[in-house]
Amino acid sequence: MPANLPPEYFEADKRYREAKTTEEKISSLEILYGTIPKHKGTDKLRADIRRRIARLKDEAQAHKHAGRHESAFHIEREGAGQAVLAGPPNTGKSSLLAALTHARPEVADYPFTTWTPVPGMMPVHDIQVQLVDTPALSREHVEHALFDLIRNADLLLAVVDLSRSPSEQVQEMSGILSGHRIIPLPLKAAGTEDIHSVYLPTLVVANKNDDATTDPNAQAFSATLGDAWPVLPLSAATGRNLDRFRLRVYDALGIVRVYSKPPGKKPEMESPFVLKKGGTVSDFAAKVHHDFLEKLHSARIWGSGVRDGQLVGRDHVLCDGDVVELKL
Ligand SMILES: Nc1nc2c(ncn2[C@@H]2O[C@H](COP(=O)(O)OP(=O)(O)OP(=O)(O)O)[C@@H](O)[C@H]2O)c(=O)[nH]1
Ligand SMILES: [Mg+2]
Repeated sequence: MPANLPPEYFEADKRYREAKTTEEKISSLEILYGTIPKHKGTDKLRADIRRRIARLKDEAQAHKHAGRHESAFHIEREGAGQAVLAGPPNTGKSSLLAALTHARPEVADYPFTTWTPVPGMMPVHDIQVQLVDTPALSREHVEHALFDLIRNADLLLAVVDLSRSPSEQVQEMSGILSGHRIIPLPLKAAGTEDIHSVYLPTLVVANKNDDATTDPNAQAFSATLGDAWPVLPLSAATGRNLDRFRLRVYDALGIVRVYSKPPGKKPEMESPFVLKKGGTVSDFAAKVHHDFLEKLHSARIWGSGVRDGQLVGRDHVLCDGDVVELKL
């Protein structure tokens, strides 16, 4: 131990020894390092502390990566939006994923078949939306990571079984979710905004409406829930209304597709860019190329509500299906 270390050094050293987490150890070592006077006699000590900091940082980094890969509940986002199929046991969440995507989740007639989320890509129009099948929501099995997954989604697809008290299922599900500060948007009362809660756009999916004989049940269910709740009756088994489902999901995501037209060339109609509704020419430019936003001064657009090839400014709001030629 070099002589002449200041009292702050010993205080910082004490705090370092008491540190519990890797993060705390790193920050207390950094403070410790700062207290050491720089001269020949402390070279070795300073080098040693730098080495310890570096090792702890490596450790923290490795931990983070491991965590990310280990969690089956972390689903990498893909496509134009992420919609989560959630609901009580046995309502047909996995069957819907199988009917709408290439994913092959396990389906069975007993509850709690699904234990980890499974993603799949659902084509709609000329884009793909990510659907995520999840383990059943119930008061008995609470997996916190499931609520994180739902909280981060763009859309909640609340899947209920039309053949057994669907209104009660919605109520039960809403109760469980709000306990984790996830509020389906229809339940948001005016003036009750809480910054700790997430308000999720929601579509209620009434599954097992296999044929016309259960249509009256679907109507009664929808009437019970009231106008605020969008309800779509369908059937994963017979495929009834699945086309409407795709379009409803697209609409509920609140997105628009915009096609790029390079100057002097045909528009690229195979690969639209996806913007949030309300997105402007500037937002589009930023998506096409990160340099474009700065250089952009106007654009020509073809689409609804404009003359063909009309010249518009950066703040012009784009519509679904617009074709845009950026002027740099
Ligand atoms: N009649 C009918 N049965 C269905 C339909 N969709 C799913 N099922 C049946 O309902 C049962 C449950 O289906 P799953 O897709 O495993 O349901 P889940 O919601 O994923 O169930 P958990 O993972 O256990 O929460 C199976 O026996 C399916 O065959 C449907 O549209 N109509
Ligand atoms: Mg399942």
